[in-house]
Amino acid sequence: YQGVPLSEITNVCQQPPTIIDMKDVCERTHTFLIKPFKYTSTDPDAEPQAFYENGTYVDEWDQNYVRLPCSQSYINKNGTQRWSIIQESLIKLQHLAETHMASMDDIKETIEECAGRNYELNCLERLLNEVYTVDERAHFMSIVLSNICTLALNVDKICSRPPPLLRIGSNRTVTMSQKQAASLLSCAFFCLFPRRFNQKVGSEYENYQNPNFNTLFQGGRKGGTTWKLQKLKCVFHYFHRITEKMPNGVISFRRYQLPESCVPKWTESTEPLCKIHVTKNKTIEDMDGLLQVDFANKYIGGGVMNEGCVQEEIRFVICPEMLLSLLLCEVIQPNECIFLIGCERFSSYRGYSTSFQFKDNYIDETPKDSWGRKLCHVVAMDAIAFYNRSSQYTIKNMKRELIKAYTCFRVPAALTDLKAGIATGNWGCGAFNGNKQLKAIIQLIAASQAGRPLVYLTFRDQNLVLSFYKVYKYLLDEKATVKDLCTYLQQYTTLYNKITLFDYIIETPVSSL
Ligand code: AR6
Repeated sequence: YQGVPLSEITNVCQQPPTIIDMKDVCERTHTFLIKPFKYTSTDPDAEPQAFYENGTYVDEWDQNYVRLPCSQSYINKNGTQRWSIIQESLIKLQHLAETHMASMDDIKETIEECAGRNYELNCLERLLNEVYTVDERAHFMSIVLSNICTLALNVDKICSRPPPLLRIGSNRTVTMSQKQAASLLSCAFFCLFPRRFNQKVGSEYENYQNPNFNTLFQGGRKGGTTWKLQKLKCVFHYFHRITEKMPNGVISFRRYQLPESCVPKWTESTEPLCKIHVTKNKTIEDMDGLLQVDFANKYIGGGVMNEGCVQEEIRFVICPEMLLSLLLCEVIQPNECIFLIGCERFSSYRGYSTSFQFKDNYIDETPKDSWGRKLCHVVAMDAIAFYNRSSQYTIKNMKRELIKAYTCFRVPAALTDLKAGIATGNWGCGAFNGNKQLKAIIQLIAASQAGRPLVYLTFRDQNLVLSFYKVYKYLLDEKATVKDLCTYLQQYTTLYNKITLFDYIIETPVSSL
């Protein structure tokens, strides 16, 4: 590596932050699906309870909440309730699973009855009938499938209220137990979330992803690409694990919008450069205790339900609770980001993109905070997709990326003891076609302005380890500040096709700016 050792980077696993009691959190901006809960390591088996007790379900059915399939307001055209049809269908499948008689056709029939439409589920079929061993298939078709049915059937009792949608500008957080997440994911498995299949302009959920698994299960004539099958294998491994033992932790999804008054005056900022650690062989998800960046799509999850298989999609299938962000989050705006807090990792993997494979079970030993959430903080940071590479050097686009990165890195004033390091890398430089040098400098500016150390993982790029550190060291020796870095970028707008950004910086003394 180059730069400071990792031991010098603030890490929340080594210095767990103190967080306020759940009961003292304002419900106006933070919705809990659980009762106030306190986790202590002396009672690690304590289970969070649903917000409303004794099987009570309090419904909401409007544009501010997830429309749950168990709602009384979810009705057919003829006025009958859909939930009773869904229940009947799931109970039938559950019975078949328990008696070892369920087949792929039964699953297909259930999904079609529940969703009220027909689907091609060739990828699911191929996983079950060709990829799985006889034992794996038998286990899934009986024990795991029966449990997925139970979790979906009990979504009203398990969740007790629908989660709110995290709409544009809402600054809302939602906190739930891992069991509630499992129940919602089981509903997604059977494609139970209404109105979410249609993302056409003018439809209610045009600005959301479809959280239902219908496209994940779909595979065309060949039954899905090899990597899509492997993604499905990861997600099914999660269902296998929660069937063996339901995890008892807590997770949160937090939508955050940078207030206008907090946008820095970049060209006046005299903040010094933050510390950096640059290395090539580690991945972001391995950086426990740091804020881990998800190279996101503004529609969170990107292609996870389809063929996509790069950083974000891989992260979401090895940590499937993150898939619930597709259920909750409206399209992310330039001055917004989404934090995924506490999600557990269940699978390890090998390969990347078309060579991606589920590798093995993964035991996630990340310690928990006092709410029972794993100290795993991920932030969805969506870059601009540059179809025309030269457009990334305009002031407008550089500013957009800078504000995006700063929104993700900035620590709100109330949480000042939480300035953990940031684990990032070639953000926006794969599928989105950005330039690595430009994105490295933009992230360096944002982290420096936020006063947080940067761990930069170059994804096997040794050249970048050396060249980024060389330019950083030069800037450090020159005592460059945030405003100087911004000036370099401003001047570079007309030079990008003549010289690399790093060379330009090194050849231009700060004093001459
Ligand atoms: N750790 C560190 N670096 C990584 C990792 C990892 N685990 N995985 C990849 N990289 P990409 P983007 C490096 O293409 O360009 C998705 O569909 C590697 O060098 O995932 O921002 C989203 O949903 C890789 O080339 O991010 C969006 O639609 C680079 O990071 C879209 O892709 C960029 O990874 C975002 O594209």
